[in-house]
Amino acid sequence: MLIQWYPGHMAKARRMLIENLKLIDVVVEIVDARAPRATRNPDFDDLFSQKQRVILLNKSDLASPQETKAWVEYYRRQGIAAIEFVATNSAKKKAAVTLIENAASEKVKRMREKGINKVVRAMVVGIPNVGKSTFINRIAGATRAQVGDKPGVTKGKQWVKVSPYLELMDTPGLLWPKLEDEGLAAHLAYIGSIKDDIMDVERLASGLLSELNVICPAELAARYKKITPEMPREELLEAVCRSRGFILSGNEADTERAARIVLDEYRAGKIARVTLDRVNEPMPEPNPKEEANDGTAE
Ligand SMILES: Nc1nc2c(ncn2[C@@H]2O[C@H](COP(=O)(O)OP(=O)(O)OP(=O)(O)O)[C@@H](O)[C@H]2O)c(=O)[nH]1
Ligand SMILES: [Mg+2]
Repeated sequence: MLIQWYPGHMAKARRMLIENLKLIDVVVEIVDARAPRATRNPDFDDLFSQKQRVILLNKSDLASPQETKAWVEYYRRQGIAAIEFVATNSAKKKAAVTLIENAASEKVKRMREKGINKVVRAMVVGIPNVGKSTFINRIAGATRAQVGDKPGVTKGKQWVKVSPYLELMDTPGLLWPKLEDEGLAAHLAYIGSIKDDIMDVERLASGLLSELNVICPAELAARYKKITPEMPREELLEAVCRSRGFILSGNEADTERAARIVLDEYRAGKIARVTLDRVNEPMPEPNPKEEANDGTAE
């Protein structure tokens, strides 16, 4: 990988999650509906194996509706309660609360038999920028947790009380120490879960354009008129420049500007509602477990 993948603060955040596990009844894992495979931290299976877990496919307003439905079914078939979600509106707020309460219902029932009204404590986890803090604010009905359109906004844990019987814990976005699958890493970068300033944006945007030109060529050509379906990858950014008039003196294409525009427009859902990870594609080969890199680099 060319990117600094696992900064030191994430190792610290991981330790914080482990220290708080004993307080937690339910783990709410937020994934990005545009890349439900790439945005699932494989490390969580080990970390949370003893906990009730639910999955929210957030930002489903930016993903293909059919693919999102297929992903929800996929998780349910694996016995994991999952729903699609859009944290920037309230449409599924009730469904999300019910999902969390159902996951804790056995415990709540056992406590009630002992005469105790249990407070359900849920830890909201996920990789950077998937909408954990936005989700918490939505459920709490107020801006309690800080949000931002870049990864790494939440720095530490924060408890938010939703009701006398439900509390949510916000956590910093967490990646995993090693990611061998470059295709999945690229999807994380396209959706904005890895900081752009540690990557070559032109390479990134060309990769995104070439994937979109396979998944949704008509929508891509509608947005950037000079792009054609058969166009080779190395010509795509220049075609964006010609479409938008991003030409510097000496007739040179301003491909860096085009790259930033393409990434911004994709992330804002302006090109199309596209799911990059297709549910029916085979999972990448599992890698042999390696010693966790403690992430000393910042
Ligand atoms: N379109 C859309 N945008 C969303 C949705 N949920 C969150 N966002 C946006 O995504 C960006 C990141 O949201 P945050 O809530 O800060 O994400 P986070 O997971 O807490 O990020 P870190 O704290 O950096 O790990 C913000 O610009 C949100 O407005 C959604 O469902 N749809
Ligand atoms: Mg956050």
